[in-house]
Amino acid sequence: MSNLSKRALITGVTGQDGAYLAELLLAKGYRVWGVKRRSSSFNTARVDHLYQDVHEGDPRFRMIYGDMTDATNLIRIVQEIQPDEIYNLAAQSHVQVSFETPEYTANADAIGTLRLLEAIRLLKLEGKTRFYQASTSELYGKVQETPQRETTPFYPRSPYAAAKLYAYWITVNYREAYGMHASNGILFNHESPIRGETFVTRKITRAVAAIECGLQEALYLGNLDAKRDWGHARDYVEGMWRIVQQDTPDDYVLATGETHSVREFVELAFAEVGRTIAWRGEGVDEVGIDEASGKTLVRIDPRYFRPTEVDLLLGDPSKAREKLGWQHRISFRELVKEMVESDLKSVRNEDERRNRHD
Ligand code: NDP
Ligand code: GDR
Repeated sequence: MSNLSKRALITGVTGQDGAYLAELLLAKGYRVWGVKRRSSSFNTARVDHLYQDVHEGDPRFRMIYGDMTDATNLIRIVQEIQPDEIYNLAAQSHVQVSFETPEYTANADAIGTLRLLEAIRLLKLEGKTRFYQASTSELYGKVQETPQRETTPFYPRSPYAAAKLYAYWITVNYREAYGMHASNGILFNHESPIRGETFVTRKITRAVAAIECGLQEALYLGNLDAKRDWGHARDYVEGMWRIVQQDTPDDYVLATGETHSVREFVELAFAEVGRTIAWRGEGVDEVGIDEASGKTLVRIDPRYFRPTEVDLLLGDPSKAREKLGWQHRISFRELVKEMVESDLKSVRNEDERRNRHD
């Protein structure tokens, strides 16, 4: 089938990955439907540039209201769209928030995945609709082997990871039980200028920009020594698409094969604006000082410590390289640079707008 007649459904289209994936699929000629949640304020900023008015022809990108906690709604959406490919990206995706909302996280992330798979089965679309599940390196949690690959045992360390563990296995089970073309992408952390502001990378780059513009005194963080394998979201959505295009469904790790600490991310982000951070003190009293001015720019707030932490993630993307021909292109340094530059631009614009209204 040519891409021009393919229909894709993306849950979580208003999130970071949903926006990049929608762009990618539209560029490939797909017709794309994205599921968005009803919200009391606008939540579509990341995809507004893709919006086409339904009154002006037949748009290739449409949004439809839905929620992963509502089975009848998901069945109706799948029935109406009859998608060739479903990318299940919707989730309560914040690890720390999952400790505060464990039941909701399980409902949306674990049972939500089941609901979508059941919709495909009930509508007898097993032979038509391919399914992609957004699985995560958080499944490895308390790491049993480094680097982590597809065969590394899982050991989830949060309600989020436990919910995603169910979603991973129910995807494998529906593949084996009903012959569905259902695959897991086990994606390591990936970031971008449109990353949610409460994930650590974006929190850091926004703070660097705000401090640089004199709008914030200091950045408060939790565990500086956690290590992550950080890539760029634009590279990772290309990997998702490649997974779904395989003749045989399977599970793949997508990662860069490099790991860096939160501390290194902070140092590199401040270096982008010409500041060198020197670390002083220990534990909760540790601070990051700007070497030139002597000002304290980074402080620890124990509120950001997690009840159970994932200390070290480092992925082995060999299988994806060999079978999908996929590898990351954007380096860690380029990622940090792009994020800082983008936040500097938006903080300066916001500041200018505020001043104009004063
Ligand atoms: P985001 O948090 O940016 O986006 C999550 C999306 O899910 C948003 O569109 C959100 O809607 C939507 N959503 C949340 N709850 C529901 C619900 N109950 N019903 C319908 N939609 C809902 O996540 P990312 O884009 O970063 O990640 C995409 C997926 O990949 C997630 O499943 C995440 O767990 C997983 N993942 C992410 C990785 C990463 O490093 N980014 C790595 C590995 C896996 P709204 O905008 O309204 O909040
Ligand atoms: P993570 O991402 O938990 O890996 O999940 P996050 O950016 O939230 O945390 C990464 C590491 O940084 C430490 N950290 C802080 N984290 C946040 N959010 N805020 C802080 O102030 C802070 N200080 C230190 C954390 O303790 C952690 O070790 C992301 C999400 O996108 C998941 O949905 C996805 O599955 C995984 O990545 C792969």
